[in-house]
Amino acid sequence: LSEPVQKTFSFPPVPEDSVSQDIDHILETQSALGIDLGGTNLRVAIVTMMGKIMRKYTQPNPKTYEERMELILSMCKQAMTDAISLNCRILGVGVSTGGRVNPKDGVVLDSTKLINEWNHIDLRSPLSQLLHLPVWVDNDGNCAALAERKFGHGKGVENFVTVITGTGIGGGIIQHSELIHGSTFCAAELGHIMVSLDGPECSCGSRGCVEAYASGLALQREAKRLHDEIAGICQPIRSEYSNDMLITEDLLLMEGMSVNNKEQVNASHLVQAARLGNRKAEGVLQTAGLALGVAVVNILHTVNPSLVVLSGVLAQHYESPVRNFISQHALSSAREVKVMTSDLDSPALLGAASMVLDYTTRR
Ligand code: ADP
Ligand code: BMX
Ligand code: MG
Ligand code: CA
Ligand code: ZN
Repeated sequence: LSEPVQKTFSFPPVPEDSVSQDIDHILETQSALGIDLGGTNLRVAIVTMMGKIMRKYTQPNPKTYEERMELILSMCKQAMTDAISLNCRILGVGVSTGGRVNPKDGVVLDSTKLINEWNHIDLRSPLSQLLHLPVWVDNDGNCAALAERKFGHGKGVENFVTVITGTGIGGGIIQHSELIHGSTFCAAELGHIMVSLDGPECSCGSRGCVEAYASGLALQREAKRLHDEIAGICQPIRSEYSNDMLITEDLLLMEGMSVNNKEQVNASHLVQAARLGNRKAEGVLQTAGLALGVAVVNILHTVNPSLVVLSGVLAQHYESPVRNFISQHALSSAREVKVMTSDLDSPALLGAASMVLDYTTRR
C-alpha cells in the first residue's frame, strides 16, 4: 500500500520587507501615555513602543492635591485627543511619581515635602475611570531604571543601578533583571542614603542625606546662599565673562535679578558660575560630587551592580567625581563597576510608559 498523500497548504511567500514594515508600523502606532510627577514638574507624554516620545507636555507640578489631580486629568485628556491625530493607539497609562508607591494597588503611600499632599493617594482608580484604560504606577527612580533596562544602557544588564538627579535624587535597582521594591516599597530611595552624621537638612526631615548635598534643590540652596553673601556686601559689577552672570571677587550674582527676587537663582547658575571659574561655586559642586561618590560606593557595597547609570540634569557633571571616588574607596571586588551617563531623554517618563508597553505586549 502506498502512503496516503498528505495535503498541505502554504501561503504564498511574503516579501520580507513588507513583514518588517508591518511590525514597524505596529510598533510605531501602539503607544502609552507616560506621566511623571516630580518635585518641580508635571510631565505627560505620548510614547511609542519603540520609546519614541511623540509629544510631551510640561507644567509646574501644582502644590495641592486637588489642583494636581485636575491638571493630570486635563493634560491626559489633551494627550488622548492629540494621540488620535498622531495616529497613536494608546494602550494604557504609566505613572512615575516621587514618593513611596505600592505598584500592585497603584497607590502613592507617602511622600517627602518635595510633593505636598501626596500621601495615601489612589492614582489608578481616577485615571482608569476617566480614560477607560489600564493604569500602572511606580516610584520615579524605579521607573528610570525600567527605562534604562528597556531603552538605555541597562539593556541586557542583569544587575544595575540608576541614580537620577532632579529636584531631589531618585534611585532604582535592577537585580536579576527585575526591580527591587523591598518589604514596604521603600527600597532604592537612594537619595536618602546618609553620607554624613550631621549634614544639611533634607526634605525628608532627616540630615546628611545625599539629596541634601547633590540634588537640584540642594544646589539651588547653595546658589542662593552665595548670592545672598555677595548681595549683602557689595554692588554687582558687570562681568567681562558673561552677559547673564555678574561675578565679583569670587562670588556670584545673576544679571537681571534684584536682590529681593531670589527665586530665579538655581542649580544651573551655580554650574555656570563654576565653569566661569567662580571658586566658591566650584567648591559647592565638588562637595556635591563627593557626596554622590560616597552614596554610590555604599550602593556598590550593598548590591554590587555591574553598572551605575547616572541621569537627570547634573549627571554629566557627576560622572567623573563618582568614578574617582569609586577608584579610591570601593572594595577591589566592586571597583570594576561601569559608570555611565544616561543617553535617554526623560528616563522617568519613558519608564512609566514602559510599564504599559511591557505588560500589554507580554505573551
Ligand atoms: P522634577 O524634580 O520635577 O522631576 P526635573 O528633573 O525637571 O524636575 O529637574 C528640575 C530641577 O533641576 C530643579 O531643581 C532645577 O533647578 C534643576 N535644573 C534645571 N535645569 C538645570 C540645569 N541646566 N542644570 C542644573 N540644574 C538644573
Ligand atoms: C525624593 C523622593 C523620591 C524621589 C526623588 C526624586 C518624594 C516625593 N520624593 O527623594 O521618592 O524618587 O525625590 O524626585 O518622596 P524628583 O522630584 O527629583 O524627580
Ligand atoms: Mg523627576
Ligand atoms: Ca526609587
Ligand atoms: Zn533625606
